[in-house]
Amino acid sequence: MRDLSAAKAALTRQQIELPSWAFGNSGTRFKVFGQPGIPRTPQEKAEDAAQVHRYTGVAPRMAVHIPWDKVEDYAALAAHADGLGIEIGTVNANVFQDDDYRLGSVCNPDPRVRKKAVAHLLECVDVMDATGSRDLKLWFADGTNYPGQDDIRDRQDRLAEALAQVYARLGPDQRMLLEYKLFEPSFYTTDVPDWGTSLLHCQALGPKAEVVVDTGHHAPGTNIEFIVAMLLRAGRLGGFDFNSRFYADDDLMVGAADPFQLFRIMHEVIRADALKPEAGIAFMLDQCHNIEPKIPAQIRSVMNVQEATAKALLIDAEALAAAQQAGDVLGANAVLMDAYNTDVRPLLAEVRDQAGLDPDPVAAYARSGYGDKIVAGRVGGTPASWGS
Ligand code: RM4
Ligand code: MN
Repeated sequence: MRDLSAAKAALTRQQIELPSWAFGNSGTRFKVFGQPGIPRTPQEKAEDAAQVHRYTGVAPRMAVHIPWDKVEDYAALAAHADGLGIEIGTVNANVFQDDDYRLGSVCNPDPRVRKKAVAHLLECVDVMDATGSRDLKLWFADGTNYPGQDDIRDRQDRLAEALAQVYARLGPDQRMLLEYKLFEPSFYTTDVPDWGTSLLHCQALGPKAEVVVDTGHHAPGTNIEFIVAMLLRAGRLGGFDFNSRFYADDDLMVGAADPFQLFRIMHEVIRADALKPEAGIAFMLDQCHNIEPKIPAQIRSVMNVQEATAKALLIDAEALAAAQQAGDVLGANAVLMDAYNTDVRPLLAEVRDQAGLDPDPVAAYARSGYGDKIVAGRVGGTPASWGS
């Protein structure tokens, strides 16, 4: 028997973290389309993020990206967020947008550049101290474009050395999350291209280093839920950067391209009892809304994660285990598909209603007038944009 009240309780406690950069303008290398009402400051990004939390009730944190979200006083930014009912979450480092990083950051052959990159990463830990953030998320654009360009093994040694310096600086409750990505911007080698490379570095560093799975960072056809199962089994899954993709790192709304994959991923999370916040998995969005309005897109993304989670929670675990034990191939598959094919929207509406929220967050936000208010109010200044 599927336990509906347990599913509801789990959905109420679920937490999804929002990326500050999703609220700024973004685009491709061809064009960034500006939208009206875009935040000009990290404080205004937090105000937008707080709207998403207000209507979904499950998005109490906004990740920041440094230096995009550079402020004089990070404690004041955290206090501002607190006043809005949210917290500053993961601190994302940025060692990919400076001319010095043409040949890489922490893997660069030039020790001066490596030192500069490490100094930035350490600065990000200072930010975490000020904001009370738990996680430092590291993604490196490092790699090479041509065979022979640099020594693959030396670059790994440089990476390990830099990571060790940053790891040593972490406080007892702080973690380092190492994100991998198959390719781009490097096209021949990438220094952290896959979960194996990330895991090896994390294992060498210690228990506070964990792997981040960005769902857009794999080759087409990769079985991501298998990776998730392996990392959970090893106790090294630090979190997700959720988004969806049709081709490469498209950064589209999670659950838009492949809701079934998202369901399968959430099934592995639930199978490992890792949905609850105390399990320490950071469920983050990492998306760019290039052509759609930002705040409703974030609300929709949160709802997509909730729907996949709800379906995974509805899997009849006992029936599934029984079918698996009996070697009932079709029966086991049917148990999974029954859950996937359930319309969970009424269940989620009920969960929201019980939490005192509007059952339809998208409509509630649209009715609130906030969208018009920011369009009218945010005049002048420089709208936040990917890369600035
Ligand atoms: C990278 C990676 C990082 C994100 C940047 C903006 O591809 O996914 O997580 O911080 O993009
Ligand atoms: Mn990412």
